[in-house]
Amino acid sequence: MFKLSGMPLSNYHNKVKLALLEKGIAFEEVLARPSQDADYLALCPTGKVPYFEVDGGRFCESQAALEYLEECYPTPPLLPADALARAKVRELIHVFEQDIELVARRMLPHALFGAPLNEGVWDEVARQLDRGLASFRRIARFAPYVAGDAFTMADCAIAMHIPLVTRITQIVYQRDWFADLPVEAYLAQMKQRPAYQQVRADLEAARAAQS
Ligand SMILES: N[C@@H](CCC(=O)N[C@@H](CS)C(=O)NCC(=O)O)C(=O)O
Repeated sequence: MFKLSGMPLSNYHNKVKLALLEKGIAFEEVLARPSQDADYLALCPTGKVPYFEVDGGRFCESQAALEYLEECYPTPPLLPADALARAKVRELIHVFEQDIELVARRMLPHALFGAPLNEGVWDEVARQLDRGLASFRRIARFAPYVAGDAFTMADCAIAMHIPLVTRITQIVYQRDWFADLPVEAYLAQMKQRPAYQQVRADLEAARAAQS
């Protein structure tokens, strides 16, 4: 059985969990927290969450997991049949994660844990977010799914990342970088999906338990 180790507070954990639920794959979910301790690094080489165990092997990186699941459990598909359309789905995920999520994440320690704010970084992150969002606007379709007319792995990723990026940037900049995109309608539509509802409910429960 596929084992997902991580925590429901993690958007990368939830990206993989959403794909598992959408595909109807039985899986075991185990709580793990990021750590640079040797014991944890022996399980997950980056020390991050999530990591995965299957068929006696272990690996990390959420996108590697989505690609693994797509190969081993092709139905229902989370990638289009056409090779170019598949490349466009992967392009969206890469641009969002590298140029938006990872950039906003630099402000996460300040936004969520009260770490001191570095003014230089504040400006730099804002500039990079402007650029990342401009790239995203050029390729996002929202028609009605982020990559077009079908639910894909880009939705598993981006529907989990948008709320975190919005939360961080609202706290740090009091600015909504998604204001001119139809993300409200998009997320409302995601909330109609039972798999998304379950992932979000587990996230809310984890947040409630934390406070
Ligand atoms: N590229 C990784 C990113 C995973 C990631 O950044 N996870 C966060 C939690 S959402 C984490 O473990 N952060 C702790 C750290 O960076 O040390 C993936 O796609 O799985």
